[in-house]
Amino acid sequence: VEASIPEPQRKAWLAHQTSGFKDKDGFETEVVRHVETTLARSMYNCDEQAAYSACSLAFRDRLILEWNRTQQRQTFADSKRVYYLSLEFLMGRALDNAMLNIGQKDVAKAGLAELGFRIEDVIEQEHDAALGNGGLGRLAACFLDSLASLNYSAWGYGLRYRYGIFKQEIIDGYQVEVPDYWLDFNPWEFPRHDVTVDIQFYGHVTKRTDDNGKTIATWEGGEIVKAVAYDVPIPGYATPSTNNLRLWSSKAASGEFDFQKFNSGDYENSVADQQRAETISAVLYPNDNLDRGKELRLKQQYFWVAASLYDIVRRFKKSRRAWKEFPDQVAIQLNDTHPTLAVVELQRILVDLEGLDWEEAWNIVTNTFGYTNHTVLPEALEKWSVPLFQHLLPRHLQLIYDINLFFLQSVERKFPKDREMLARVSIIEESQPKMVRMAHLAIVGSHKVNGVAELHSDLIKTTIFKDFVEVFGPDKFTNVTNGITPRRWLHQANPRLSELISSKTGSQNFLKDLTELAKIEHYKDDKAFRKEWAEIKYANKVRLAKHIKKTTGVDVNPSALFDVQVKRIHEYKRQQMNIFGVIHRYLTLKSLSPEERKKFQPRVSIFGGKAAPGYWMAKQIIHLINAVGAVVNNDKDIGDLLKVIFLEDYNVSKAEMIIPASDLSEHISTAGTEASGTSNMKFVLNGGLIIGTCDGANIEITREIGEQNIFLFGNLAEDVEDIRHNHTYGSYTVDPDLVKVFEAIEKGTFGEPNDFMGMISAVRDHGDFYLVSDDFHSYIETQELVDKAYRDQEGWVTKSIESVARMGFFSSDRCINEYAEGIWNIEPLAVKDQ
Ligand code: Z16
Repeated sequence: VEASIPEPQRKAWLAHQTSGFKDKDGFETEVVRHVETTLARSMYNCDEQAAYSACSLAFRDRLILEWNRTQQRQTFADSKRVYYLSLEFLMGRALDNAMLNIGQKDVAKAGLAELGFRIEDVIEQEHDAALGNGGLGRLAACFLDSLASLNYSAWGYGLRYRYGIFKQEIIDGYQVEVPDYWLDFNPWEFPRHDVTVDIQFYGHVTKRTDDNGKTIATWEGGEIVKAVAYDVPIPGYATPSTNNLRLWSSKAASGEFDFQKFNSGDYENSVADQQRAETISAVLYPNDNLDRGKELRLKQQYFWVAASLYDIVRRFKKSRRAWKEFPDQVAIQLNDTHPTLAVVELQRILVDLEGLDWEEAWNIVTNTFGYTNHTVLPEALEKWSVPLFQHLLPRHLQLIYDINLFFLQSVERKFPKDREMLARVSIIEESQPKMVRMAHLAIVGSHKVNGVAELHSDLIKTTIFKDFVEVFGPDKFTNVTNGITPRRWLHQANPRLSELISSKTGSQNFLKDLTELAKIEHYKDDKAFRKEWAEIKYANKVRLAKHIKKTTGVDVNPSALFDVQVKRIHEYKRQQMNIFGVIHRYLTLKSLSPEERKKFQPRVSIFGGKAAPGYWMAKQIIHLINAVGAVVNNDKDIGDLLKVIFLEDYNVSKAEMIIPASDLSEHISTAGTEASGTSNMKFVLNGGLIIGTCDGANIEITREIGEQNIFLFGNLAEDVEDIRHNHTYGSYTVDPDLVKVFEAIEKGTFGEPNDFMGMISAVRDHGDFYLVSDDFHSYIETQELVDKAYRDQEGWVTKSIESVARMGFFSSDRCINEYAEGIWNIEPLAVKDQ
């Protein structure tokens, strides 16, 4: 690297090469310089916002140096790179993470203190980067952290939405969505106005035959939109490796139409065209686990995929290797089916633009891609209508038909005369209108397909992708259980617990190798250790109680059991069962004498999460939670025995405060519906216990931490189908305790009953698809076991310590290493210590 620097610049370059602050004075100098020059402000009116900006700029300067070096190191090493294509990256805040990963938070804390600021207040100034909905987007963010921390050559590719997931306000108990304009000041992104790609839409295809009799297809006409790259540095933990996240922003292609219209006096329309182009990357679709089939969404997908592939291919071509070496240099992971068009786009590049034979091209394609499935819910599986495809991407539709033809021919050879099989596995669904099944395309176009937890990976093999296991054999399908980064979800979110753990493990190395947590189990009977453990949890609860007071006005007692369910609001996640359980508890308390009540374990039921704006039932659930809170929290008979809190605008930074404060968290999806869940891992890693169903990663968490440390209940996935069948064709009665809950609601105990009839009749009149009634009794009983266990505080602390000690498996580092070995075939790049 050094040798390649031209001689005149060498001296200046060498003087510049330091990627840390020497000490707090060095840090302060940089902060002051940024306040006074970059921000053009004076230290006399430097508020917390300015301090945040300057502090970020100071750290950013350090990051950039390592970022450049990492990119050069990767380029010179000329080894295989992995590209993680995700329509969502739920990053949260960057400053705290950068300080901790670089290892200079102490320096910043001391420096900021001298300048008159508390570091916590400065960190709080940052707006979350919320370019995601929930688990899938946050998983992508954890993966980026692990990829960099483990020194893999990896890039993330996504969209630079102008508006991330909406901000949630609760007004009179109802969710109101407010746009999240987050780009006002974002020091963490670098516009690359020189890195642009022209993306084509619409138009038509012409075919001609060349001299060799080969058919050449050309995609012509239509309109062009420009993709502009914005790069975000991703610092690894305790390593200089700093990877790149490249986000594409859409812009009108200049000179195409705007100036013509402008010159001919059609100014308004030239502006309209510009805005139409910018609309592509304007907003994140706010649905989690639901496909709405909107044209703009398909445009987003192609725009992002085409720009990313152009970029990847451009980089590969610089290496001047033969095309057949492409899969040795490039691995592309499809995060769900959202980027599946990449399969078709790469085939198009190779066949139409580079002139490769179909077979050779298709070999390259399938050896390049891996596909991760994140759900079995049918309403979440993406399908696009053929007419829409024909209109927007005519050449891609032809290629899909060709891919499908060759695929079905191969199926036919293996299963002669099985027409049903052909219809089931076809990429095209023969409906009215015909639909392109994106999951089928992703499977056919990839060499590996993985689910995200063991149960889920088994389910996809035996249900939705069963036929494909027969066609391709079982080895194409594999499991990679999700993980979380312990840097953000332990060290950053719970610094005191991290500190206590490192005092016992002897170093902070457990943050790089989470299995080292096992060492703390030796201290589970150590009095001082246990006391400190319990005190940390209590302090975290006090902090959350303050937040609750500030944001809702409700006083909660930090000694009560904090019972938390924070995640997207969805019927399959069953927040309705939780709130019905809370009502049951309230009715029970009301029926007791004041004396009997005193024996009850006080609880705070805490909810948080966003409903998709068009998801009527989810919004009704939020409304009921708030309506119950309004009654229960003001009932003098109840006092501290029960409080019900809905925390507004749940997001990554709030999760960092909420998760360390939980005693019990709820992961209570109908068995077989939650692919993995990842917050379950975060809660346990922070010493909270779980009440949950045998679903997703709960099962593997149980295996690791032991059955005595988790509260499992409810029907099993293998029985759900029969129970549902019985709901529809047999007869069923609603659980008697649940009937009483419904009666209380219908009496108007929580306000206008009609507001909540949707939730009641879903259970009572419409087949109870999510088995709320079937699981209710088991749920209530298990909650009673929780109360009993919690009253034994010593026993509870033991469970908490044992659980944390056994969570090593759930690091996203383990998970990324499994992808690297089993799917991507890449190894970490050695980094020399400087
Ligand atoms: C999503 O967040 C998930 C699945 C999906 O199809 C779409 C979205 Cl936006 C979630 C799963 O629901 C969750 O169980 C899983 O832990 C997470 O993806 C990461 O794999």
